[in-house]
Amino acid sequence: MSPMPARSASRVQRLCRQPWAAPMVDYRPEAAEVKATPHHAVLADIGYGGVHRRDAADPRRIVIGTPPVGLGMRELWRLPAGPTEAGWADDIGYVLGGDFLFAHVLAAEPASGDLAAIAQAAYGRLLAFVLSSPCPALLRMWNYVARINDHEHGIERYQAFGKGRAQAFADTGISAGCFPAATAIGSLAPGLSVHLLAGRHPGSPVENPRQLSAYHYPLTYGPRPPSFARAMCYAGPGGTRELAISGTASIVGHLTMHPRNLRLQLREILRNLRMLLAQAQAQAQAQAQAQAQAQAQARVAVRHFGDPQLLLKVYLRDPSLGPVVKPALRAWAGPRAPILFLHGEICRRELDIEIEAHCTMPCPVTRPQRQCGPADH
Ligand code: 3EB
Repeated sequence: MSPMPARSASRVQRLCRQPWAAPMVDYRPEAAEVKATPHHAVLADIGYGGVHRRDAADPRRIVIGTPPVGLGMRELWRLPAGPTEAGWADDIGYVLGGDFLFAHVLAAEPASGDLAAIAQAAYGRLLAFVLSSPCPALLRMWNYVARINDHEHGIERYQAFGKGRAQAFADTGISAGCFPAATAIGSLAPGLSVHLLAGRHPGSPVENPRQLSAYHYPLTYGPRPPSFARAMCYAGPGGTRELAISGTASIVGHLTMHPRNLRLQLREILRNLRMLLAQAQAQAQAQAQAQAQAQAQARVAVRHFGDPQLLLKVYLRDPSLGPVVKPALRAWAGPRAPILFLHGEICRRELDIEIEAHCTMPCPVTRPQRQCGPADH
């Protein structure tokens, strides 16, 4: 048996026993100084505030205009120490390090602008940049849309955004099997903010059997169905398995459940999150089993599986209702899971809450034998 782990080591560090093994994604106090250390490089440092902001001097640092409700935190993406390249390609900020790319764009919306065209152009620039980079596989995207529930030119702005996004994916030759996990949330801040994580190697998308895949939604939700996967599983640095779960709402099949009932929506969301975590665990077990059989070491490979570390980001339409959901979420996620509450509008008007999650699992990933890019279509 192995000795008792040091109390200060995180569960992931204990179980991985790698020289560098920390969750790739973590939340930090808002005021904390974030720097590279001898052991870590910083890929992204994402804050939350009243407006969208880019730091011309440091493309690692962005602020998203969904203000924190209660205690603010920043999201930090770290890699093992090593060279990173950060810069700007026209209006796209980017950081490249190890097997990963962080990239972001903030598109202005002129008063006379058409959001579908603006989203299509911004996505077109961003996707072209990603596909020409050493990390062309989209893993996770975040979209923040001003006044997301307003109607304009006879269409809801979320639908206009989705139309432009779908057009850009089609123009770039990226089809549904290669869509990233995503969040699309409304913001009081002007402009369309998009940021993303892409990888040198593709991840494995995970869908939710309780929900219709968003890219198969019927036309009642917009002229083009939303272009995202429910979750994406990928190999993190240091041998972890990272599961990025998309914004998850009270939707079953394609139907909105419990309109305007915050507590019941939360219950439905937790069922959806539980299902996605179970699906990802089942995929992981199946992969480990197949690998172990290939190596005739069944018990060794499956024992790698340990407890996950979970991060939750909760978007609330009405920030004053934070106290209604906090205790239930804390009880569900456990005392140590970081939970960040933000003020954001959910893309369906009758929904009051949406939750995205990131889960770091201390078990290795077998790389899927698939490619994502225009060459494959
Ligand atoms: C849903 O499941 C809720 O359009 O990128 C969640 C996550 C939602 C991402 C997106 C939309 C998006 O349809 C809304």
